[in-house]
Amino acid sequence: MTDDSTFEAAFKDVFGGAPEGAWAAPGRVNLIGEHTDYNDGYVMPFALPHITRAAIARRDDGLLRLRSADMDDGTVELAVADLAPGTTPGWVRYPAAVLWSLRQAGHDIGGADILYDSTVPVGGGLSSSAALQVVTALALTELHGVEGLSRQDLALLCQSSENTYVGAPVGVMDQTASACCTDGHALHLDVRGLVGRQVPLDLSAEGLRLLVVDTRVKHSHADGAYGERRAGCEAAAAALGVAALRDVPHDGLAAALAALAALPDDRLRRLTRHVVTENRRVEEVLDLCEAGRLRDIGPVLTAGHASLRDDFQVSCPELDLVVDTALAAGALGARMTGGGFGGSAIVLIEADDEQRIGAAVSAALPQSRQFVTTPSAGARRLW
Ligand code: GAF
Repeated sequence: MTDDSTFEAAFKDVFGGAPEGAWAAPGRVNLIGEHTDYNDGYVMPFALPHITRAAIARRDDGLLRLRSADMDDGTVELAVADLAPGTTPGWVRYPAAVLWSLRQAGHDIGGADILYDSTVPVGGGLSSSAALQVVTALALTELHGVEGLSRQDLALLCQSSENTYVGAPVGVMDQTASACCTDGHALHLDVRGLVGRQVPLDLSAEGLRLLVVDTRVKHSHADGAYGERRAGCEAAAAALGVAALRDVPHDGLAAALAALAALPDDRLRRLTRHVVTENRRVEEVLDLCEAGRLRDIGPVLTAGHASLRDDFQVSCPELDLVVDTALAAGALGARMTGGGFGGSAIVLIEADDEQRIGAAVSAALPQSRQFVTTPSAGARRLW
């Protein structure tokens, strides 16, 4: 990523004038709590140091001009008044969706020139699209002096823009992580009520590392399969007579799992079992983090992977290979992170094992890319 003055100069080259400011929003990994957000459950992501950056200047002629410094598709020009769900192709649909949603919510926001660049791996399951949405929402609202929108409100607006304008039935975890995470912390979020809690997570101080392994595969059925899992969860909740799977009645895990007998088929039972047990795993990881027992979260992460692979069935051979290889080489725990069907895995390791386990994973899946990461800052103004 270039320095600030080079980025500013690039904006001037593209748009012919100076930007009014620049903002950044990060990608995320999810430590634990997968496919629980749209079930009103718990999640625990943290922000990556990888960011999407936006330099921006307002326009008064109703045009939205968007350019990515990372792609060679030129400048895309859209008329703000013509924005409508389902009409914008390509990556620009994410920022267009945000502007459309802000205007739908009654905010008087007009045209803009925006130049983006990003270090968030695209297609790696690390929320590059949420970073793009959140940086756009923060830049537009701060530049226009929009008041009364919290970071969580911004995340909800971005989620709803993705649901409505882009047509993807995602939950609110990724946008919340990008908007609300803070340096050095994971964010424990109770999605019902959107109650967030910043949880200190200093892996290095405990002699640990978290390795992110991007498999660099995305299986083509991913989008449809996500919606199908979500619909299955909603059907299971309806069959059990609860508002969301978060509400499966229980006083203890055994009772909750016994409730599954009321479901009509094995598919719904598996989906429900994953959500019920995954919510418990989030609470377990939260307790372990707060007790300073970071090594002990390893087996909980691994159990989460098994549940996503066997019950929720959203893993894939490449993710399983990374997880199995890392565990066989001595990792403390490993799991896929994000929606699944490709993307990335996280691997918790002793600091001393970094080279050895990293090399084992690379040898097993040579196309993969890996980096060690720490919880980093959420969205912010740069200048
Ligand atoms: C994707 C979605 F965008 C999130 O809302 C979440 O459901 C996740 O998959 C699975 O936990 O990243």
